[in-house]
Amino acid sequence: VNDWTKVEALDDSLANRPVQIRGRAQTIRPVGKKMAFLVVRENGFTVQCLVQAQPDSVSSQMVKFAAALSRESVVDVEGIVSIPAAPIKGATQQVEIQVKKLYCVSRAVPTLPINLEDAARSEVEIEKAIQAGEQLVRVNQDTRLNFRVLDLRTPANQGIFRIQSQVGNAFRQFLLAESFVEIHTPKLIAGSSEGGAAVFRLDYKGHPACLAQSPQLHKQMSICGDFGRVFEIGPVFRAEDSFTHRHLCEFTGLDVEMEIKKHYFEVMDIVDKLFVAIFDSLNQNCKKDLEAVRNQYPFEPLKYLRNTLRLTYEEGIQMLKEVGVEIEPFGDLNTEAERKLGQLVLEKYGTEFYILHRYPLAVRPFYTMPCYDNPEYSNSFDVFIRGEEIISGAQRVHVPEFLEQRAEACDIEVKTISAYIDSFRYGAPPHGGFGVGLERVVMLFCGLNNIRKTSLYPRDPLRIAP
Ligand code: ATP
Ligand code: AMO
Repeated sequence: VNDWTKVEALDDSLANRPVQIRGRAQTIRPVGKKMAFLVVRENGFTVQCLVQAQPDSVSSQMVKFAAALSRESVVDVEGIVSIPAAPIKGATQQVEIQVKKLYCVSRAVPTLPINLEDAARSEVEIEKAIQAGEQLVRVNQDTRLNFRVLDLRTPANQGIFRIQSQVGNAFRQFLLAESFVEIHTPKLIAGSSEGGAAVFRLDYKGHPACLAQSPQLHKQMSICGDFGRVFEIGPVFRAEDSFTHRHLCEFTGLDVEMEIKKHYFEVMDIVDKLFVAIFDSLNQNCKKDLEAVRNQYPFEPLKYLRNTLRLTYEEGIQMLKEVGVEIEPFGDLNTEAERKLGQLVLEKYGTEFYILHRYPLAVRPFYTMPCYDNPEYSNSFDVFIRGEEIISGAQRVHVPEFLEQRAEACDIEVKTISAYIDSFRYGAPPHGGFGVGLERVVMLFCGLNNIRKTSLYPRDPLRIAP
């Protein structure tokens, strides 16, 4: 046999035909000395393989070899596809392979640090198993992350990162079709791009430098460089000093910046269409992955409207006030208030995805444009999924003198961003943009409770490995 067949493709149309597959030995079950059942997994699909001693082809030594394989070893199987007499339990494919040859390509250690069957169970299944007196280990988050390579093999995790890939893909496809140019900005920069203390400082050949807290400065400078509309998918570094379920020290930023003609609403129009397109594409193209996530971590599909709801910050705090939650008119919403507002919006408007705009200027970064009609407010917005922030965005100050003044007022070291401020001295079109946290989008779309679940190898204040 020269061709390789995918496990996924094994069905009764291949009955009595020779095939060759490669996959992992998911389970190994010897039956006496003459027979062993192997379940081989490839890309989430599984097939039962029967190794049975036969005088002319399969030796009892080969049966012994099969029985001694360790779980998760990589194996090559050659054999004949057959239709079993009874339905097969414990494999996705409803045909069996009568094994003729079996090779172990890469052997896994006999005792794995995580039992993958346990790691793939939902809370409900775990409770049931415990009540039934089954021996089972609840695999905690830290153990999963310590042995992430194994943990990633569970169906839910396979789903999560395929969904993440689709979000990035849909983001890129949509923006390219809307005439945006993909850019790559430096991650080693001279100073903080967002202000605040959450910045990793380092030595750059004798000069103080930082890991970029965002592509903010350079994406705006690219607008001054006449690219009109730009986007970037890249790493963002934040030296967060506390633990939450939604903050990482490194995450993937999906950033957009664009010229605007008249109004920051033009930026929100892009957010609106872009995210409806992303959600639609997940629902259409990731059905199997969403199902795999839902089987382990049950969640309701995200409720979103064709035209995304927009509320002003004032309308938002008024809604909160009506239920007894008082917010400072020019203060920020804390996590709890954001959640509460998410609930109220869902009850009133039937959506779990909405834009809150016209924030008080005082709670926004220095580069944010104040509202023309009332400078205590700003041309800015945040976007929420299920009551949690996934996006911040705004129109930017493009007048250099005013930008300098705003930076000083916000305690930014102006000399570290002088090239950025100077770039507005050579003629700068009005512009705005936004930044999205990829891990948050996936976490909240799937109703997951921790951002570490949607980061491939998460970095938080206590973790820089694996
Ligand atoms: P961003 O930093 O991008 O604005 P965010 O979700 O961290 O995103 P913030 O406006 O910084 O939003 O914070 C909103 C609320 O989240 C804060 O009022 C605070 O309650 C909480 N919060 C933010 N950062 C942290 C942190 N590092 N640790 C604990 N709580 C935090
Ligand atoms: P902001 O700081 O709000 O805005 O970040 C944008 C988005 O990034 C995500 N995010 C995070 N995700 C994981 N861990 C973190 N520690 C973390 N911090 C932020 C959130 C957030 O909405 N330059 C602006 C964007 C802009 O105006 O264009 C910025 O960085 O989803």
